[in-house]
Amino acid sequence: MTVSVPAAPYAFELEPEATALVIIDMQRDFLEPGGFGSMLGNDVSLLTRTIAPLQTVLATARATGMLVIHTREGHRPDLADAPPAKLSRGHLSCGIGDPGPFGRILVRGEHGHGIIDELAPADGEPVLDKPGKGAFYATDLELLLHNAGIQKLIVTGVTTEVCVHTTVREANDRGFECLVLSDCVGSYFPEFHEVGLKMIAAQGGIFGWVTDSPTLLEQLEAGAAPVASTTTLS
Ligand code: C5J
Repeated sequence: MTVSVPAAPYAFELEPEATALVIIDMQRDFLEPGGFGSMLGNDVSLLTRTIAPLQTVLATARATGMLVIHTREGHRPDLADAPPAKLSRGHLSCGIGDPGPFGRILVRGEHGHGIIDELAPADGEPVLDKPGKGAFYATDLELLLHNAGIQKLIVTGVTTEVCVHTTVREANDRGFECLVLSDCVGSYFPEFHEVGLKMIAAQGGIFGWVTDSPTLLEQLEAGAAPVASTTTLS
């Protein structure tokens, strides 16, 4: 079954069995009030607005039998996989590895590093721990996708211009085609979110495609390939 999803810059064609839903870094430290993100002065509501639509997409992906992959940004407790340049960046008084509101910040096993309850991974769904911004760097994501026969990715999560963008660029260079869901990705900076999405679909889809979750779900639920159409980014 091929599903044709209206998108910018033009319709995205996907076969559910060759498509994975990738959920980037929906972690407590980034999303929950009082966590690392909000401690830095960010408005986490700009990220939490993604949770409800993403729950619906996740439920549909699971019902469709699509491969679902979760990622978490973070480090080993001894920080051996955290480049000194990353640890010192920003001269933060409380940064990666330090005791934070939800345990040591972005350290594996700590409460804040965990995925929010609303999007908890189901048994058998891969959860990739990544030390960098991109989900391909220093992980086995490419191998998992290759072995599962995946060519297309539906990319969601946070933040739009950082880990989502880096992952889409990495995927694009490796020959994967990415559909980014505008309502299922979020940034602390609305202007970066808007421009980040435009950059993906610009120049004929230089990094990929952009649509929203209702548009994707409508086509997945219809289970057919209607006449291809295009949407514009608002
Ligand atoms: C992510 C970040 N996940 N903004 N991390 O985007 O540092």
